[in-house]
Amino acid sequence: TRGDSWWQRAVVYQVYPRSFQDSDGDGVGDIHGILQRVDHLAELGVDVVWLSPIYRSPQDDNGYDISDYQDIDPTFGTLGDLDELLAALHARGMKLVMDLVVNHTSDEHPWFVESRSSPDNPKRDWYWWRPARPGMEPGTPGAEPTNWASFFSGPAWEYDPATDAYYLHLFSRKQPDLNWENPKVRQAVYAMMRWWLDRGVDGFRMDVINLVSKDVRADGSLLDVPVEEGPYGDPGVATANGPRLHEFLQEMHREVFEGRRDGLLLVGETPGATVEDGKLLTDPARGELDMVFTFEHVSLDHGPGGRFDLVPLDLRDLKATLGRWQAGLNDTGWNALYWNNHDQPRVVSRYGNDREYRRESAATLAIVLHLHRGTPYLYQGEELGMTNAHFTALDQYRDIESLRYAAAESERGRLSEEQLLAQLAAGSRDNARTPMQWDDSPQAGFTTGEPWIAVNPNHDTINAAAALADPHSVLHVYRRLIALRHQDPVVQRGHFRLLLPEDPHLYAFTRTLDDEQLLVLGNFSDADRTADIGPGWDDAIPVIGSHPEPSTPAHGGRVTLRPWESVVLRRT
Ligand code: ISL
Repeated sequence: TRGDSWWQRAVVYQVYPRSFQDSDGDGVGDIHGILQRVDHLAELGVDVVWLSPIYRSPQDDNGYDISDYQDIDPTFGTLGDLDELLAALHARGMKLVMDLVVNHTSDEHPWFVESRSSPDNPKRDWYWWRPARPGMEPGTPGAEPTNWASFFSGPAWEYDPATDAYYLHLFSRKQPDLNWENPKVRQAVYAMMRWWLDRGVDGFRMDVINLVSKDVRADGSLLDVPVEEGPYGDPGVATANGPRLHEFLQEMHREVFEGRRDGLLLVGETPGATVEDGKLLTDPARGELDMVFTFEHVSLDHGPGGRFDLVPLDLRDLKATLGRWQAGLNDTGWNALYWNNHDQPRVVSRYGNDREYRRESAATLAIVLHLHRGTPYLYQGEELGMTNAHFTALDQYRDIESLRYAAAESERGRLSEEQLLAQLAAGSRDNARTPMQWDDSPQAGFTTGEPWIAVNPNHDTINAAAALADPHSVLHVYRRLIALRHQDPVVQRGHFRLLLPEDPHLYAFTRTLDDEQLLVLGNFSDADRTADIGPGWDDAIPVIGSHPEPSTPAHGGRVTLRPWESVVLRRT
């Protein structure tokens, strides 16, 4: 039923430009830096590079607050530099996908500057302006139009005394939400998107795209949400996967992509999307997106306090969750596969063991993920098995979400300083944002200056130069996985079937296409584990594994795997 699309055979690499490579010694990565490292990407074999935002921005949220969609921030370079990067990637057969942040703009975007200037301004309705709650003193706590929390702590509404009204910001107060109910807003966004496609980019990663349709009543009112621990509650139910989401995406498709669809990649970031949402969003017949990022498998270790309250992962939950997405999108739609991005702690420190089994667990996490059906995404440094930052002091953090959370918690006073630092060390987005570790020189080859955020001291051993020289490194596992995805139809299209769902330590599944079958086995523990795989695999051939010499082949229907070992077997 599904058409054969190029991105079903592709692997995507995310670059976080601020932390990838600095070319001018100011301590912040830039486009010229990426250009210096294009060969690293080409040699890895990835098909697509997704760039986190490099547009003009006050950098309140590291570029996810855009003040000019059609220019590059001077921190990163110029439009000319971007054209050069695009050409360099295209010359090596790679595509470039831009981050598209259109749920909100910067408060310094001219649209918002106009909008806030007066209630009569033609752009007033481009954002969400609302009066204080009836009977409440504007600007006082609890007077916000709704009780929505910002994802970055505190209320999601900011009072603007100039016009005696509040504006909505689901993220920071410097990221006001655009009002997608207004067709002029949508047309302005579509025009900007066409401008980028005309310039030659190959698609978009759409930031929190499933937040664009708010659940608004006919009279313009927005509804309060249930609150667990006052005064503000998770705005998800009133803002995520809203009533007009599919209509907006289908309109975007018609207005922007129609006629130039082939060769593009459209991937949506969709926190809170269920398998059912995912199916609707990625069904090719509906003309919305190619694939979406689910958050379910990266929320399984969240305790009641969310991302800063991490609890140990139960492997059974991870298998069941990814298994549900595999089954749900088997006939309709397509999965995006990922462990890491610039918002997630490093997977080897989170679902793996970044101490005695760093190399093995990073390799096994890679093998297991990449053998699922879907399009794999890897995030810079993942191919090196880079770990969490392991920061020990508040002043090492830069991320606005982490800093706002720390301020809010300090005020609340229920955590000791030690507890707070432990929470940040486990959950902070900065874990993903320390500079790329190129070599063992003082700033890891990232900059000749002072980096904007500390380089991880473990770059003395974990770095690209060392990984390149070691045939058993995580880097070489990734290279082999990417090559395998390109050449093997079973990896691309094979039917997924989960095995041993109740085993707390072993991740096991098959991929089947016609009369060919792959068996994927991963030991997610620090001890030897024996898998009962049944007859028929004793003569199977190892395809790829985490260890130099795989513990296979199987004997009498059993395979014993060493700590964090994984292996893929093929039988025909
Ligand atoms: O809890 C969340 C929403 O339910 C958040 O995790 C949210 O999904 C996530 O923060 C969205 O991330 C994206 O948009 C943010 C930006 O800070 C992130 O870096 C970006 O990836 C606002 O643009």
